[in-house]
Amino acid sequence: KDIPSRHSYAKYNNWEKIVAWTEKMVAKHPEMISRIKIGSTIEDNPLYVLKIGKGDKRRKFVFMDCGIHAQEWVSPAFCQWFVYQATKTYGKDKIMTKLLDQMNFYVLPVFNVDGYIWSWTKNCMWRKNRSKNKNSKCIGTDLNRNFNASWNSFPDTKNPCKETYKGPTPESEKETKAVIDFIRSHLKSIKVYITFHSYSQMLLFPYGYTSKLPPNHKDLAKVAKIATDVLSTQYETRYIYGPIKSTIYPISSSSSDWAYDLGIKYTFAFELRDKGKFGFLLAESQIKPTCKETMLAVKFIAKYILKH
Ligand code: ING
Ligand code: ZN
Repeated sequence: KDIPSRHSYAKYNNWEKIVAWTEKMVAKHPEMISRIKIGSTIEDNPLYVLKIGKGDKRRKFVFMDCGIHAQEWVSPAFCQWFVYQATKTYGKDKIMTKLLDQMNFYVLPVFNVDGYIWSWTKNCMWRKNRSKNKNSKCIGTDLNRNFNASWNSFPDTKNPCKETYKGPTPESEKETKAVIDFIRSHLKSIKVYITFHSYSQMLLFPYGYTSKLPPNHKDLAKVAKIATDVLSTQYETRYIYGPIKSTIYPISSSSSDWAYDLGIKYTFAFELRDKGKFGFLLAESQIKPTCKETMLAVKFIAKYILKH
């Protein structure tokens, strides 16, 4: 019963397996994939970004992150699936071939590594990172409340014992800081930011901290509409889409609003399956279907941006 199982795209993989998988992917596809260490966590785990594409710096890039919240296991599963499908379908699938020939992807498969490890070993419902808080016994900051985007506006994020604790200062967390520094230093080429959460089946875009609509709202809504339509063609999974605040709830200091205000005009956040029946504990049998349908939406978004 305790035979250690191998990495599988149809299963949830622990951090150890994901690290080994990143090595394997680079070794198998050195012409297409490289691994960049963008920083480390407070528990000194590495933060790895996989760069997928042919390496021309002038090209458009899509930046994607998964696993900013520890217990949303289907999210890292999607990032792994994306990398796998990119290498597997390059040269076979017309759209993927065009995407990889003409643009590049940065994929951060696990953003909140310490939290992810904790969710595997101690508490599968863990969400935050694992940093210690001053004057509190409660552990962790919600990394999706730690960005510098109207950081002060929501009072319920001030308590370190809350699941949505925003941290002592904006960008206080090493994980947040590493992602921010990386995106800032590649800002010229990054045209799209996509972050993957679960669950709710939504495709969200800015803003979360205000009801104000961003200047390119119509374009974002159009892309989201088509992306969710395309997603549903696979298994008829229904997604809703819209601005973060009016579609899910008001939230400040998210990576999405930060990325948008930094100048990345195509910023999206997926809330993957399901709608609450299993929630964070989505059965492994749903990983592949979730990844397949999401892939269609992501490919559409990338293709759209390539033309615009
Ligand atoms: N939901 C997200 C959260 O951080 C979200 C919703 C995503 C808001 C992206 C803003 C941007 O609360 C979950 N389930 O974590
Ligand atoms: Zn989340």
